[in-house]
Amino acid sequence: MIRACREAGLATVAVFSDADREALHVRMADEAHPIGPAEPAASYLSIDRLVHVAKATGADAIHPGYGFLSENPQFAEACLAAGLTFIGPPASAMRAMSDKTAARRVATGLKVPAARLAREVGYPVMIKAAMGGGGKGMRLVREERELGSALRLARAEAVAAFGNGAVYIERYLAEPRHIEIQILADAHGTVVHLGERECSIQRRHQKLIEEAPSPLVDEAMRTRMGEAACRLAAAVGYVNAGTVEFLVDGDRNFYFLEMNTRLQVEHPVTEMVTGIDIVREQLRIAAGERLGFGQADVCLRGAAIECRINAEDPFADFLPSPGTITRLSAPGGPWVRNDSGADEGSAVPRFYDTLVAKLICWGADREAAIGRMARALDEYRVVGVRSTIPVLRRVLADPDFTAGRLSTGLLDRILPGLRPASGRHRTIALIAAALTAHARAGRLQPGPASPPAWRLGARPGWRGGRA
Ligand code: MV4
Repeated sequence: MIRACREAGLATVAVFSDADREALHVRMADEAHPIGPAEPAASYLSIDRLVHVAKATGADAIHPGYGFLSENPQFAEACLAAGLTFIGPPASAMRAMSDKTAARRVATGLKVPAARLAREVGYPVMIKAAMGGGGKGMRLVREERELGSALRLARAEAVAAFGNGAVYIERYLAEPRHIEIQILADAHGTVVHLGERECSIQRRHQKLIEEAPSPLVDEAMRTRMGEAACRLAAAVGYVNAGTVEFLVDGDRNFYFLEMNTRLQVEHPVTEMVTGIDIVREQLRIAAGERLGFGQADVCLRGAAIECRINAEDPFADFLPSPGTITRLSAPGGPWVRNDSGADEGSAVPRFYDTLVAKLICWGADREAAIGRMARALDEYRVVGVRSTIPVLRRVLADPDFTAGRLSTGLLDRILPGLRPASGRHRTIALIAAALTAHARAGRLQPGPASPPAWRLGARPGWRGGRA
């Protein structure tokens, strides 16, 4: 966001809490101001503090980012009331989409299909929280006799998590794929879509790998899904960037899931295949400008993949691994984009999301993008915290993944077999062992310098390992 502003000739103001005063965004912005303690409720979720900093620094607009208040209609309204431009949709469009049952009704009213409601279709079914989203508070019910207790539990969970016990029941789709359409809407009634992203490689509803285009979607399906997404956005008076999520079944039928009324973490894959800087468009739209292009001008070129590099231990059930990044070396080369919030010496605070960087690679086709990503991941070096790099690398080598057979089951199948030392590391370890034997026999003298290079292999998992 700071980069897009700078290219547009706009000055930037960052905010920070006690936990991230040294963070990269603080150093990159033209100025930075504290907003309070590490706990989000008293800083990043404080509408008053954010609006106060914006007014005090003479800012014109606020970009809400991806998390925290980005989908909060009260925040959008507070910005407007304070004379600030909110770089996002109108509060009314956010509200229309926040209750998932209301959003479903809008969709089905426009003939955009959603998964059938349970009483019409039988079992198994999914219970979902009306004010939830992103899979939080979802519950699978296989047969009718489980329904009563499942409903009670789901309602209690929804009250605890969202302050609202409303739930709805959908037909369960087995092994669905998650495909979402990026849209852009200006304040003059033009809505275009930028094609789809596929985000089927998830774990506990956290995305690990996203790509554009989806290997499942052809031009005809893209047109149908894109038109459905644009209709939906237009119907709720949507303005700015947004994403309409769909589930897709084995017969390539798509079903409306929900709309994300914000910029998403995975937006760069769409930027890579369309050549459109989505944040730059957000700034233009928020300034009241017209979109400078129409649907016919949007074309997709090649393929892009994003891998999320989180400070988590994939060998210990993805346990967060906060700490200090002591060594960090990101890959480079053509068509490799490293969107990172960290550099060497950066802290990964335990208070926030563990996302450290997003690595995005483009290729002339999907195979080229995968090959480039595999090379780039091999080049990535993160020391001091554990990272998801080993599991990402493993997924990229999986035959189902390379064939485009993306499913929810893919990770479940890979994870049990995931070991800290992959084949490559074992090879290095064997060479190291041979060299050690060689040295003991007096034929090689490792210098007195700190660990000889060939010792690397003696530390399986060094890529994500602690120094
Ligand atoms: C579903 C489903 C099966 N049937 N809905 C919704 C939010 C997303 N994070 C998970 N969601 C699902 N909704 C019905 N009616 C299965 C999932 C689901 C899923 C969907 C796509 C890709 C990965 C997934 C992993 C677990 C569950």
